[in-house]
Amino acid sequence: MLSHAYIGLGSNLDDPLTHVERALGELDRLPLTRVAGASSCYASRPVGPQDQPDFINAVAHLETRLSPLSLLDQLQALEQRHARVRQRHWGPRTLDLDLLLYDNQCLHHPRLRLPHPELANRAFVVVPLHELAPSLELPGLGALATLPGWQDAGDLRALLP
Ligand code: ROI
Repeated sequence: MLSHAYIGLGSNLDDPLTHVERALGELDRLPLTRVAGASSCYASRPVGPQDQPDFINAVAHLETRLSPLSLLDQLQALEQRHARVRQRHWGPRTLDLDLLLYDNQCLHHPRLRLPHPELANRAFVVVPLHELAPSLELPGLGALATLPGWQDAGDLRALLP
């Protein structure tokens, strides 16, 4: 069955815009998967420790025939191919790929929670997701336009294409 998934992309090391743009191409080449749409790239102030570079963030809409956990495996392998370094919790990283939503599924699995547990609070997810899918309803969370993450939307700046 064809499913719709939304992926959050983030990077703040080693030319972050290039990491995010390359990752969008690589997502399109995952097995049984294509990129149906992508938001603009946004520059965002770091959430968490402030003594790190600003992030580049974007959201991609995937159409996929992979299950949620197979897709998660593929995303983690793709992160590794970007030589992901993660020195500390909530510290800088070359590429972060978060599975945000998968159809209307709510999932509590040791490896994966759906919707992503921080989605609602993070402007760097809510703003690009809204650009892609303004009328989205999130399972258990309600309308995208009403989430608390909008409070910090001023910390984001859309980059011109
Ligand atoms: N902050 C921003 N702005 N963007 C991110 O992608 C991001 N990712 C993270 C933490 C460290 C929480 N902060 C972030 O994992």
